[in-house]
Amino acid sequence: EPGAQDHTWWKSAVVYQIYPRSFQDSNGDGIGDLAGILQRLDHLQSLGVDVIWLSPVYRSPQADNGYDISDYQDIDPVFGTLDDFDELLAAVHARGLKLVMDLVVNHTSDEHPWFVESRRGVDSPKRDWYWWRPAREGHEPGAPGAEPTNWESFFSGPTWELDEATGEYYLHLFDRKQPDLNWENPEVRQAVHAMMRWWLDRGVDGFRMDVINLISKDITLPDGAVPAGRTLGDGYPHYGAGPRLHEFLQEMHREVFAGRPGLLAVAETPGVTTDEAVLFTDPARREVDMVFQFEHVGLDHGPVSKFHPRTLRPGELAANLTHWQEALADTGWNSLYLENHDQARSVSRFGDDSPAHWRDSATALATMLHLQRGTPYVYQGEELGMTNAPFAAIADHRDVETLNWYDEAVAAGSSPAEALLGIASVSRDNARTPVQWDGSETAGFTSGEPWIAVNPNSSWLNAAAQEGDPASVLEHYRALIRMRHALPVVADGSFERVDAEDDAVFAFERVLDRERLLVVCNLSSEARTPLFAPATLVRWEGASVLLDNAAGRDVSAGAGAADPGAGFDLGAELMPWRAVVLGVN
Ligand code: ISL
Ligand code: CA
Repeated sequence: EPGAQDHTWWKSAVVYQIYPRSFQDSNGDGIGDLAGILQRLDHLQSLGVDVIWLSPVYRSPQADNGYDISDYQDIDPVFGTLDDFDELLAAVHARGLKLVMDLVVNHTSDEHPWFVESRRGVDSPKRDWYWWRPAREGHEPGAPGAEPTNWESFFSGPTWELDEATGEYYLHLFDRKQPDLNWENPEVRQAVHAMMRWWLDRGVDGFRMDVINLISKDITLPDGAVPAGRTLGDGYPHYGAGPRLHEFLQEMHREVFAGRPGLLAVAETPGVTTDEAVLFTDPARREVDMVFQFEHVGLDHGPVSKFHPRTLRPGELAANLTHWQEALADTGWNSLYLENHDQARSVSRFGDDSPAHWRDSATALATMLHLQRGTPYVYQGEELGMTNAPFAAIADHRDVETLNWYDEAVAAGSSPAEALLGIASVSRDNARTPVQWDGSETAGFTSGEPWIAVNPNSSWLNAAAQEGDPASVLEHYRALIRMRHALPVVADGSFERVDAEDDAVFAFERVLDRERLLVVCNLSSEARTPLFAPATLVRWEGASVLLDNAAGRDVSAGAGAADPGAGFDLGAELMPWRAVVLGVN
């Protein structure tokens, strides 16, 4: 059983992700910026979070909203200046918070001077900083199927772009404006390490490493198998968790993190398995502190693609999260998240955003997530229960992944209406609408025209309306964050699923020495009556209610009053999306 002696600061910390473009605009150009973040630090401090993860603010052509970087050591003018950054960092630190930067080094922008130089010709000293390859044997450059491999890009189409001048192709796993760096070249690795040290010297507190498990490719670049229903191949087996990945991460740890205590290193790792996650996060291996896994946010992807989603069966989400809790119980550490800038809003996706269930499903999801073993991440607006965007036209959309997929679907014969249907519930733009601060026309986000439409439900769903309301989503998040800070069992306790003989009920215990918690959540829009084993009922008899998302409300279907401090009947019916936390110490 894990003990308090294993405690590391980030185990009792909560991270808040800022997607700066959509957080707060300070100058009326409709785009969020650094000065806007500075204006909203009170919100973060009163929410109680410990760390801010800032999505990219570096200089960038913004083909992928900053995940295409043309200068790692400057701020994009749309977000401000390095002086604005220093001012923000100082203000964050003055409030006792930490700031973690996004590290996007699987690829650069095609406008980065490294790539501009590399593209100059086959003799460029930086030619080998990227993946340049001739056309496939026996094919004319540019002919259909002449790409060096058959891999499909994450953002539709082939992963190779022809450079007419030299007749060679370059690799881009993402957009064609995001060429992949060649990590085999030690000069590339040294340049990345130096850049990271430069930011740490400036005072930042760590990095969230974008798609870092894709940096080591099989240098023979084999074709991938073509999945059913697709025309291009899946290259993932040849670039996901590649042969030198762990070597590269250990080298980065030595060159950048060693000797600088108190930092956070979190790896974004699409496709990662639990076995690999243990390797990444085993402290003895000195790689990273925690990873973002993707299984639970892939559960609703259909067999053809994420744009053909399927409905989850009751209990699927809980079963997958339990699997991750169990696999990393002894060694390693989980990042706990339901949302980020790439995912649909969790209340719309895993909860129920209809008027009857919106609030309770938002608070139930938060409860089951935040009280697991791991470090919780709150994505901006999640703490308000923000929902998916109601976009009805392709012109409302901004995201490169969404737009590319739409064009491809329509070119392949889908009607625009059909293609829009695929986009509606899964587009990354769902999470990118402006944060809803108040009920005004632009939700307090900007005095100008927002770069992407504000969700019209901001008239009632906003921070100002929830502030101080004990039944609000916002106050529920505050309570959960306080619990992690106050109770060592939340940070350091073990996790054990408790059988309720009902797939829709997610119940688990956390235990640390004599301190223990029982979390019971009905993750469905129907009333449910869990059936706990007699031993469980005895074990929790007389435990006090530490948190209840229906506190103070009449939930008389039988669940009984659950005033904090009073008991709770574990045999009673749970109303839809009820979430209760019992404690013993
Ligand atoms: O969003 C996705 C699926 O719809 C993922 O495939 C996503 O592209 C993947 O998780 C990697 O994400 C990260 O790298 C991308 C960037 O577009 C994302 O915003 C970023 O989080 C390329 O840098
Ligand atoms: Ca602005």
